[in-house]
Amino acid sequence: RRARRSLKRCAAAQRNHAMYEHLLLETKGQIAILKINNPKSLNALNIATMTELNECLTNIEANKDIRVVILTGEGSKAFVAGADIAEMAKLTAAEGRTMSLLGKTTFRRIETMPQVVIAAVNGYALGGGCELAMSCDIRVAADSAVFAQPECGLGIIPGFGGRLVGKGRAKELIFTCDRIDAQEAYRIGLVNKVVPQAELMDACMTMAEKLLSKSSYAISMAKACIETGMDTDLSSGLDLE
Ligand code: DAK
Repeated sequence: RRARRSLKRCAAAQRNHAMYEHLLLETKGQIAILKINNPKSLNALNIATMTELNECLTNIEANKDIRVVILTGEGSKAFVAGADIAEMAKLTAAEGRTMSLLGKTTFRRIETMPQVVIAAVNGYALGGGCELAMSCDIRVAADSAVFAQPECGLGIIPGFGGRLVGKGRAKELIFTCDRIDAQEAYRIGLVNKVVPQAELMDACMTMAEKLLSKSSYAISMAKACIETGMDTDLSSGLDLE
């Protein structure tokens, strides 16, 4: 039994699977495929998951062998159905502050790390899940994906820094809590591309391979200029370029 266990461990190592409780990480050459792995709660983000996600992204950020990250959710139903409502309801004010800081740090890391992060939105992307997708550089959605910011229906506000579709559309989505499908998300610029669910990972791999054929240094500099340039005045943005 020990030999079989050891063989299993070797096989896992050979497939480059790193071990986390709430994440699955697999590397294929210079591409990392990172899955949020809480399928029983539709990949809801609890504090433990966000802690692992931040740790894992910190490691990837420092790893020059990884150039593209594909972020997705385990299972066929959800990308991330939001922050973990059950956990959030029990947080003290201090824990709430810790959770906010963790979310802010993690989501900002995705926006600022040199690697390109592609969100493969494979189902529900709700609340913090929609914001997680927004923090990625590029979003490819399965045709079955559903997006919403349901927070105002829960008596809270979105708080992970999502900003992508412009003030008017963002206010409509946040105030009404309406769910939109992948096609509508595409129409309003919330996702870059919609593909049949069965083709989602292949489409993301094709996109990742295309990025690998370009200069990683140039892409990381362009990403930094875009991210910083959006949040600064024109003159400073042009200086940076
Ligand atoms: N949290 C915890 N558990 C969740 C969850 C969530 N967000 N979403 C789903 N689950 C759990 C369900 O409770 C259920 O658990 P069991 O009953 O089996 O134990 C399991 O996942 C399967 O869900 P359902 O049985 O409900 O599945 P259905 O197909 O019927 O429905 C659904 C799927 C996605 C429509 C439904 O589960 C749903 O409406 N879920 C809640 C979605 C939601 O409201 N998400 C937004 C969460 S609020 C902030 C920072 C961050 C945030 C806010 C402020 N600051 C710094 C200010 C973030 C807020 C959010 O993300």
